[in-house]
Amino acid sequence: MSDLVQLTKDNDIAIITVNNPPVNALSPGVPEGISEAIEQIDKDPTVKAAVLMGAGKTFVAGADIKEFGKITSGKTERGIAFVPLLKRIEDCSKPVVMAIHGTAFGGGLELAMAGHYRVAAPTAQVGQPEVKLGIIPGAAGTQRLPRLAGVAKAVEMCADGNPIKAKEALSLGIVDKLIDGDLLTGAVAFAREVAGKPARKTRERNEKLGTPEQNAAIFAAARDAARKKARGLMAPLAAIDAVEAATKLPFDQGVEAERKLFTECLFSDQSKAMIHVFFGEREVAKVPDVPKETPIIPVNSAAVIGAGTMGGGIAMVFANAGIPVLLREADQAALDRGLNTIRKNYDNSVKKGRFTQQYMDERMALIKPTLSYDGFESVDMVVEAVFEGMALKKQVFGDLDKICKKGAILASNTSTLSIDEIASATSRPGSVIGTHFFSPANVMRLLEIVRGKATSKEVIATCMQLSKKLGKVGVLVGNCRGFVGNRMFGPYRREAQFLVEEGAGIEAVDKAMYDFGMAMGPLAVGDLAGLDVGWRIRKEFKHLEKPGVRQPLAEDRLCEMGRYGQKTGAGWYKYDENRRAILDPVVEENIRKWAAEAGVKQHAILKEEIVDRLIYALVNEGARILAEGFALRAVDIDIIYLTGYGFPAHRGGPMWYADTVGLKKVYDRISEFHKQHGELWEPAPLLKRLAEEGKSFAGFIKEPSAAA
Ligand code: T1G
Repeated sequence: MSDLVQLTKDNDIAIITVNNPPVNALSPGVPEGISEAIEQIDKDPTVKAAVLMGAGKTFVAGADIKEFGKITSGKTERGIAFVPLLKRIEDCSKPVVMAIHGTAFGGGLELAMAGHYRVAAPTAQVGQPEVKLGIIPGAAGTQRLPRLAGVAKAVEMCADGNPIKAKEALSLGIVDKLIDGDLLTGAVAFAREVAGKPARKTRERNEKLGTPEQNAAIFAAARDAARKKARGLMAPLAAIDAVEAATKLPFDQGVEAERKLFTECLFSDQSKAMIHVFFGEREVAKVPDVPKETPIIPVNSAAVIGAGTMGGGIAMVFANAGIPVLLREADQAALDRGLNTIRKNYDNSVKKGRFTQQYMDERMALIKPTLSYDGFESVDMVVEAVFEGMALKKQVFGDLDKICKKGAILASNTSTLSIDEIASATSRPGSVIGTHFFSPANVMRLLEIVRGKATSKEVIATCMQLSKKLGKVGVLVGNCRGFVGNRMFGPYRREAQFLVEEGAGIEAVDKAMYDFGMAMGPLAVGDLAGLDVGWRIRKEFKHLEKPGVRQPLAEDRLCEMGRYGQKTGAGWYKYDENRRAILDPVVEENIRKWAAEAGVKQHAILKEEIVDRLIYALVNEGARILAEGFALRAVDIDIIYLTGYGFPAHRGGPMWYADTVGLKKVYDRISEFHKQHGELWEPAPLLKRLAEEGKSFAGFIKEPSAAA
């Protein structure tokens, strides 16, 4: 027996234990070990039944995702060879009881469904999350799940990819019994009860496969939903097709249909991108010069200064993580407004059934409003979220330096100002860091963690780990203006304005990017965030603009007209009472006028130019950021754009997308723009070099500039 799979016995009950940390993935050696154990059990007359479970924190959590890259790149012949193994388990002459704890996901659930019975810890979850990797279940999951849970639930689980809890799995018939107390003891007792009794093979259980009429409605509704929720994605539709095959074909043919659909998805660009994202979200937590064993500062209490949109959202983030948080404002009215907004946000979630009233009350109780600094002397961390002005921020940090205990983390939520300059207002720059949340802070997953020149490794390691506890994806960035996300977003929105001024329609620009997969078009995003935000920053940094270099003028003019976007009912678009965007002829006329005044010749612009100019504006700035060391890796930039800016996961992120297009092609296209539009399109030197060397962004790594 391989050390990945152990076979032991509790008298007449065999126990197969999968031991492949950290998640008992079905890596090479695991299926082989299970198969060997089943053969031994089948032959051993003293064994009456068997239990299969995972060692450590979970049951089998799926195939080894690292193997997929080897399959699609031809490095390994091995496919997903679990189907025969699962049938062999079903054909075992003794009943096999699957004992589930943690997460039986993907191949893990498929393995469990090949058992004759399933028992689970009440805290266990089961799911087929494959579509989140751009694939579908590849080991008969789409064929067995409808047989256990019925067609409607199977379609939902395979097309959405969301897990369900053990209690629901029991009610559906995926699990046969919940085991309170020790799972193994309970599973062995259950196995003894079923030993010697006839056990049904899941693949032969057809009573839940429904009728053609019922199923037609289920599949039609599922396809509609997938086309809306998973715009442009192939895997959810493939998963629905595979489950439909289970209702129309005998088991083996259904498995063959699933295999074809699985293979198509596995070799698709979408899946390669989404697997890149899966590992990328974990890679960004690794900071080369901050080792894993760096001591962590305990953060059991926090404080937020400023109860505006951001401050209120940040206070919710701490409360949602169970961390008591002081919320300080300068005056009562502002504090009341802030708390009312927080209460409204929670109320909405309770109304939508996202969580209970009790959960809301417990979270609200963790947020303590205050007008003073009382209590700040004992908190472990403070996040400043006051008005975006350096003078005020330095004054606040000066106060905190006098009040907060030694070792407290002093963080700023600034989105553009220098962390080093803010730190200079204190006697403890090592404790100062940027924690740039994205609005709405209690929703957006991205947290840019901004490293100052003096920020200590303990503070960095603590904030990187805390981000996961706060439900965020923490990405370490350097302290340049706009850090990484906003620094790239500048050229992206600049090009959107230029395109409109040059004659591309407002809706054409937004639609081109929406169709590319962005959650919203760049102009609509401006209206959502508020055009006045960029307007104020442009005015603050006007002195840095190069004379003679064309700058976009549309949004400054719109702001001068008082059109700030949704907040004023009009910006690029007009907004009705439901905040629905309506094209406004006034803006279109003005664009033509402003372009003429600026001597900009208008012409028709094709969709691919819109996409290329917007995406390559991101890529070109991203290449500069990489070369300057303000992002650790290209994948960090990708994850920032996926979790903070609505970039489509199935395109992998701006840098991954450029690698899939090919950097030579990207460089040539940017060189064309450089000729047409001047120095704002100067190709980034790193892009030029990698293109000439036939390389990609994926392999490029440089230390953060602040560490230099
Ligand atoms: N394969 C390889 N590595 C995996 C892995 C997997 N399935 N799951 C996790 N890891 C690594 C992860 O990269 C990280 O590595 C470490 O384990 C801890 O993960 C055949 C085709 C199970 C809920 O999609 O959802 O089965 O960074 O930080 O927060 O039809 O991991 O430490 O080096 O996420 O406790 C389907 C994916 C695969 C499950 C645990 N299964 N994993 O969360 O730990 S396709 C999945 C998760 C499939 C079948 C099809 C989560 C988790 P490192 P972690 P966690």
